[in-house]
Amino acid sequence: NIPFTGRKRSLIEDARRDREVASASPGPSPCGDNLVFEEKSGKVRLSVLFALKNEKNAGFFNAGKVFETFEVKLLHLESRPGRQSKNGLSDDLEFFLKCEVPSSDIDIFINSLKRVADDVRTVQDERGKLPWFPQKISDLDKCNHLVTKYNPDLDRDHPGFSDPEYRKRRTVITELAFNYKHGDPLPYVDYTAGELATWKEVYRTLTAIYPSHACTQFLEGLQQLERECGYGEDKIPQLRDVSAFLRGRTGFQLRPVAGLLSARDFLASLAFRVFQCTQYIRHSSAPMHSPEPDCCHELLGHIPMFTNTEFAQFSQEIGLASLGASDEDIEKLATLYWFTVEFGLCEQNGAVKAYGAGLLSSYGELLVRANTLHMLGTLITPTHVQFSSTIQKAFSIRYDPYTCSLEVLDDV
Ligand code: HBI
Ligand code: NLE
Ligand code: FE
Repeated sequence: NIPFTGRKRSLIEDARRDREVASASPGPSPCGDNLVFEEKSGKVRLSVLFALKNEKNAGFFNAGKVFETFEVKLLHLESRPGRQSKNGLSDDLEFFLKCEVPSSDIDIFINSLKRVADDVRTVQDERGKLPWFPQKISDLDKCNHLVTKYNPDLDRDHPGFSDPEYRKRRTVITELAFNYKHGDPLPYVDYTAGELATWKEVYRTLTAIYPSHACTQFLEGLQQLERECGYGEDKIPQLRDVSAFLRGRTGFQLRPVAGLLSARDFLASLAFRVFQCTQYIRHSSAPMHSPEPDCCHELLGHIPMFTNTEFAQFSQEIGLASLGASDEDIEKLATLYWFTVEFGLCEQNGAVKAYGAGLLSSYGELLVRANTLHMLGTLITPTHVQFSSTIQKAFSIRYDPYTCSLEVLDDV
């Protein structure tokens, strides 16, 4: 019977020998387009999970020798009670660590580790290959890819297309959004008499049909905003005031945006409980419908729902699910968002009511859709949706509300 320590020591000798043999023969060449990080540094980032059974945790230091032998750089290390110890059968530990391994040594390093440790599992860090995504709230400054559709400079069907005055004014307001950086005070817009008249007409017409067409959560939200945030037909609420109000309700805050964003950028901000709001107003010739989001759509359609805790949670979850997702999954989430947050209808006390902002900010849409319900399949309430579990990712995300940043964990 060879004592444990002796056996392990000889295994470490094996590892050392393995390495010498490996470096004498040409190592496995890293395949071409594999890892950006690997190509640059000749190293691979690896997450490793292993257990040490049937022995004192001194075995950990034997595993450490393997790391030493292969000149592995440790980036992160933590331990937790092993499976046995959860049942009170032992005080074993499991170890989770992240490290950098020379790419040519990777297979042999893992094999050596398997000789001194149990249940070794490894995952290569492929984050270099993922689409970039914001990790902290200020990273949203980099998420401003506009969709060049439905705006009055490019879309002939936009009611403002042939009104140069309108287009100029819209540009002045979108400049405020382009120049905005996280942490700046939200831009204040001094609305003109004409703009205020449009707002008044929209506000009057819509609030007249809300009681019969909007869901109760929306109505409650709007009442709060009228009581406590200066909502009314005589002035267009400023994003600054609305943002401060929402933060105190559901932790959502606003940031100005210059128009329709790419779905990826738009959804990403929701992960941080940030809602992107346009500040210009629709053309005066078409107060009942705008082809693009405008301040009526944001302030009347969206904001009242964001005072609701459940709705805020649902919105953030869509946002978190979108981070680092594939293009196909972004498409799915955008569709989900579209048929719920934008055009969702629900049933309340036997009647069909709207909670979608695209309906609630457009007199025509709200009357037609809520009355006829010909968009079958739009009767989805957020609580019925189970989506994030079907999205496959190589990592998990935890949101830290104190720092408004993400912790990204590899799934081993
Ligand atoms: N951008 N500013 C803005 N507002 C939206 O409502 C919006 C967007 N970009 C994409 C988008 N909505 C849709 O694709 C959603 O379904 C995600
Ligand atoms: N059609 C909506 C409205 O008139 O308010 C805007 C939709 C924005 C997606
Ligand atoms: Fe919208």
